[in-house]
Amino acid sequence: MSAQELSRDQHLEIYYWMRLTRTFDDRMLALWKQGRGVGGTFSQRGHEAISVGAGYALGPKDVVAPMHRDLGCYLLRGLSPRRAFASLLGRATGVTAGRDANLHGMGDLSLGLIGFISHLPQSLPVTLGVAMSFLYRDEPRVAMTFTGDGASSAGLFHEVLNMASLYNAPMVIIVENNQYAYSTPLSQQMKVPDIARRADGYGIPGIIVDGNDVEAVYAVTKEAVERARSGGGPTLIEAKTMRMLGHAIHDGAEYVPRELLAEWEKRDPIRLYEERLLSAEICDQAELDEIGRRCEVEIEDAIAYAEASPWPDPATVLEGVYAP
Ligand SMILES: Cc1ncc(C[n+]2csc(CCOP(=O)(O)OP(=O)(O)O)c2C)c(N)n1
Ligand SMILES: [Mg+2]
Repeated sequence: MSAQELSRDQHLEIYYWMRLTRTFDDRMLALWKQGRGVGGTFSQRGHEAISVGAGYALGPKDVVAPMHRDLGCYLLRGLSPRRAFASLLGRATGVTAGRDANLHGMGDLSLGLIGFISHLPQSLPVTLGVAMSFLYRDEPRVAMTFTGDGASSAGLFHEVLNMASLYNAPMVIIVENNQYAYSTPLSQQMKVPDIARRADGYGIPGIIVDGNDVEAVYAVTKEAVERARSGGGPTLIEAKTMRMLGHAIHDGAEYVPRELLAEWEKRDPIRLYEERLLSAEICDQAELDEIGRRCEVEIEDAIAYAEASPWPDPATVLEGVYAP
């Protein structure tokens, strides 16, 4: 199914998930600056079209391991803003019951979500293992994961690509090329401008997509998911975008040229999609505004819920660990 075949309801749903992600992120940053945050918070700004567009291409029985800039994917898989905020604010009602006030701990296998392990790129071998299990059990399911441009230079990335290719694993790997790994620009960590070319070394498709165009991300991911499901093996998708804020809340990103940010700001993924929805007359501005208001209400409710939730009881500290 190409993006052109999306129904009006699907378009509006995709828009809703992107707006919800942006609203969540903006409010989380504000809370953190007010001293109400607990752990770290990684910026999502600029990544919404990737996390939502790719996540939307999965089927309900597929499994995904999102990374730290894929809040949109967690939300659209069914992790409620209430639980997500409770997690980030370290409350007992969060996904890890207050063990990890961070996107690191937001896995829920009942939603097909594998908790995020680390950025460099530890979710890849785990996702490959999931894909191999689908293969062995002959289940028509797909495992997908996300990783960063920096992570694509780590050895594990290449080992996983090799094995996934060799065994035809039903796997989709999305590289979110946001031009920076912490403070290191792409040009200082690799000589190839296109990470997708790394797929050539493993004999699998390597596809470049505009990571700020949600319909394009959806379309290429959907194709890769269907290829994997029908026995065609893994695909590497490089989604090019820009990290619009610092690596995490502590980082003011003074090392990023302001002109570069200004250029990318003109291509904000949410604004681009709004323009597209309006020009294609899929909906009108009033409907977009209404979705924006819905997101605000939902996020305020989630924050109130999280802040009213109890802190974890210290007596439970030994629960949920392998070796107390
Ligand atoms: C195994 C491991 N090594 C190092 C780190 C520290 N670290 C966290 S994010 C990061 C850079 C990641 O850059 P990239 O892969 O481009 O992802 P981005 O944050 O830009 O989305 C580093 C070095 C880590 N979390 N885990
Ligand atoms: Mg990066």
